[in-house]
Amino acid sequence: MRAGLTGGDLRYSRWVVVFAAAACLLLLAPFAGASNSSLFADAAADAPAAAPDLTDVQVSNDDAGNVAFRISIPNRSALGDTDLVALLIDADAKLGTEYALDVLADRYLFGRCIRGQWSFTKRAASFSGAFAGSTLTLKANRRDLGAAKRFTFRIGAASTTSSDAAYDFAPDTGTAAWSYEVIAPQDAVKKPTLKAKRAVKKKHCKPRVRRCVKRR
Ligand SMILES: [Ca+2]
Ligand SMILES: [Ca+2]
Repeated sequence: MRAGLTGGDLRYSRWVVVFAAAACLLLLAPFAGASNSSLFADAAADAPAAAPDLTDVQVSNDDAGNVAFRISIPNRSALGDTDLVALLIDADAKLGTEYALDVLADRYLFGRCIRGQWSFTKRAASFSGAFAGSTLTLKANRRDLGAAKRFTFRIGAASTTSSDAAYDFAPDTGTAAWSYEVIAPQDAVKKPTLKAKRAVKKKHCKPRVRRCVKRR
């Protein structure tokens, strides 16, 4: 009968613990660190000088499904009172866009397309925005963006200081919208309610800056 563990037994026990820990890490590997990050680029100085000039756009998400858009605007150290940047998201791969993440001067707005009308009255809890270092950051959780695993988006920037409004679009008009895949554990993202889905799907909103057109 063994009175206790020998030195060899202890080394074996430690090895078993280390192996088990390593095995757990391997098993967890497909689920951990599943976040994504993609860089998109619009040309610099490709729009009238008065417009906020959109250039690099870094999109990323964490495992909780929090999506961050970091939009470089090198010709702005701060957003002017009449600067507008609108990020429009098509979350269902159908005609029109469903969500708008906007900033007008220092006001951050979350919009939903409901029955053909843009509504900015109900801000998503996960939505936030900030501007620092010539970079506009807009954040929202995937659950507030239709729980889409993949979405396409366009950004429009405008300065409305003159009668000839100046715009920059990213990507440029006439080219395909940018596409981003949210990679996150499925159970980390709550699905939107059926009521919210129905409200969004009834009609479509055109991907225009500040314009929402009811379709027949
Ligand atoms: Ca640009
Ligand atoms: Ca452009």
